[in-house]
Amino acid sequence: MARPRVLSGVQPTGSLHLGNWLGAIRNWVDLQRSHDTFFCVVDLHAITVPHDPKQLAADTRSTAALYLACGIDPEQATVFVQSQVPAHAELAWLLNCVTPLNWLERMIQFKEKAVKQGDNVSVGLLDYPVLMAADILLYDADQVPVGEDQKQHLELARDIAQQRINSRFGSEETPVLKVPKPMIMKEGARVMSLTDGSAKMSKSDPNEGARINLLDPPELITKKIKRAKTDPVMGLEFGNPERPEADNLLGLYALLSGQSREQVSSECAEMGWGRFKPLLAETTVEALRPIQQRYSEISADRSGLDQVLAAGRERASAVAEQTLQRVQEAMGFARPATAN
Ligand code: ATP
Ligand code: LTN
Repeated sequence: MARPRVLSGVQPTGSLHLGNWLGAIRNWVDLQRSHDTFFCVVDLHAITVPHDPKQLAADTRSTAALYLACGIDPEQATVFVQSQVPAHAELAWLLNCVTPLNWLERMIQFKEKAVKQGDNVSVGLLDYPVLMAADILLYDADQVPVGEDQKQHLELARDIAQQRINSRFGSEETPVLKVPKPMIMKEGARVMSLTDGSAKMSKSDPNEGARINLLDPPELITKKIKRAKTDPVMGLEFGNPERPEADNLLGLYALLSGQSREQVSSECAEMGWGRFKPLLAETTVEALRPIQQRYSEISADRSGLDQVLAAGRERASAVAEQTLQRVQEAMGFARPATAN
């Protein structure tokens, strides 16, 4: 039996942080043996908000290098750059033409990001989830591992596939597109900001102190954790709604030290912040050390990385082209005559 197919991606906007790792990439590593995995760097998504053209290619490569540094093995997984497989943009157009505008207007991420852009909201920002649906549907993905924040986008991808493509252009026996399932990982699915325990840690937060980037040097990690928001209560606990910061930092400590929440609860029940913070800082530095080491090796070998991405592009294109053609045929486009 074929292994279930998985696809996921991260935007190359700035540096990846603990939320991206714990909520997404770390889980991908576990999936590569049991699943047929496709991991892309979604650079077309990165330009839905204003971007620096001088930075885009470098951020794209460094995101790919971080995938590998976190343990993605290009022998097992297909690692590629979204913009290098033109079928993503092409399928997005076809899906655009059948997606109701009001489905996009109610997306939470759009509403949140649109507020930050003021008068400068692009059509691309609104259309972001349709391009994401194209990413997923092109690969007939069975499952999509993402953090909690992406659940609504996945539901949209399912609705487009089922209600707008399959039911209009396919039949029950021969659906045009596979309807994917979300795979929301419970632990690490929502890492919160260091400066506000009720907001998610995010790349686009203008406050650098709100997140720990995977490539932050040890001194910076220690400084950010030292300054992280806390409360005046002694003793640390999970699950107290009045203490979102305690919950978040304890949760981080559990994930990064590889201990269960129960173990961490009893270890830290009597601790004050003054003792806990250095412990968390040291644990974070140690957890990131091997990733940082591998990252510097991988990024020193530019041609090696480019080869990985070229091979990934070839494998991804072969799958994506076939799906695109299936949708074009179902929607009734005239196909070019073939040579033979
Ligand atoms: P931005 O702030 O620009 O939206 P982001 O930090 O949310 O970026 P994305 O590229 O949008 O990062 O997300 C990549 C992956 O990381 C997704 O699977 C997403 O669910 C996951 N992720 C992002 N932030 C967090 C977080 N704070 N906790 C857990 N998972 C997260
Ligand atoms: N919107 C996603 C990034 C993304 C993605 C995808 C994730 C773009 N295309 C396809 C999974 C599958 C995010 O994580 N912010």
